[in-house]
Amino acid sequence: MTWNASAVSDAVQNGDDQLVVQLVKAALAQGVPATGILDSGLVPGIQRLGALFQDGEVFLPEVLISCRAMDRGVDELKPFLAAGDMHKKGRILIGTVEGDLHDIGKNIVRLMLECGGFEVIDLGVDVPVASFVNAVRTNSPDILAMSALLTITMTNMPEVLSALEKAGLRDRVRVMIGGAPITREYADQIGAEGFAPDCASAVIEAERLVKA
Ligand code: B1M
Repeated sequence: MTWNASAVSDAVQNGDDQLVVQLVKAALAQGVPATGILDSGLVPGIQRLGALFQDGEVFLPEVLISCRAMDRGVDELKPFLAAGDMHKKGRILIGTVEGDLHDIGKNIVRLMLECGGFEVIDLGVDVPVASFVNAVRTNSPDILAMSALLTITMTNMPEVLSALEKAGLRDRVRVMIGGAPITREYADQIGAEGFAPDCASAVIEAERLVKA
């Protein structure tokens, strides 16, 4: 089986995890560098799927199946990748705000960010303001990503921003927010640099923020 980056991308896009593993193993056996398989095969596949999801041409289950295929491929590459190769885009701290236990969307966003090449530290759900601030201080992320699903908990987002300001950490991190009740207007209103309406846009928005 000759190395063919598009075949790997297609297999990821189609969520065919067995084919992904087979193609990745064959490419490694042919001496294709692990970073090449990642950058020209796996990543474009999940990016294409993300674009289809944004256009409404595929739905969340397809995204999850493709993420699993991508993960299986990455698992094969891990022994051949240097620590820096995997998460070279940046570090993201993610959590659902205090009082809010919804994590299905947040977990999908985390998965997509990881598939997109980011290192993600997940603080879980019901994360108090002080915990976000401490985690920013300790982990020095490029982006702090907050999710909220309730109108009564989204108001904790500006609280986190003020606490970061008070702690002298606000200019060290870019803040991205999302979740069903969140809009770009709300992000602008509270002074968050980033907003994404869904998991695929979250990857594009995070890429924009780390480059900005
Ligand atoms: Co809750 N709940 N819930 N709930 N729940 C909603 C959100 C609600 C809209 C239902 C309704 O009334 N129609 C409503 C909120 C109303 C409001 O505030 N306006 C609601 C309520 C009221 C409640 C309780 C208060 C109910 C009660 O106890 N009386 C309670 C609150 C508990 C708490 O959090 N303190 C509650 C509890 C629960 C369950 C525990 C039962 C469960 C959560 C399980 C879990 O998450 N582990 C649950 C669920 C499942 C829902 C619904 C049905 C589904 C949410 C979901 O997972 N959607 C929801 C109704 C609905 O949405 N139809 C509802 C699928 C998920 C993939 O989408 O989370 O939007 P979503 O994520 C998307 C985007 O928003 C975006 O990307 C994701 C993928 O594309 N995104 C980001 C999310 N985070 C992002 C972050 C980003 C960027 C993008 O950057 C940082």
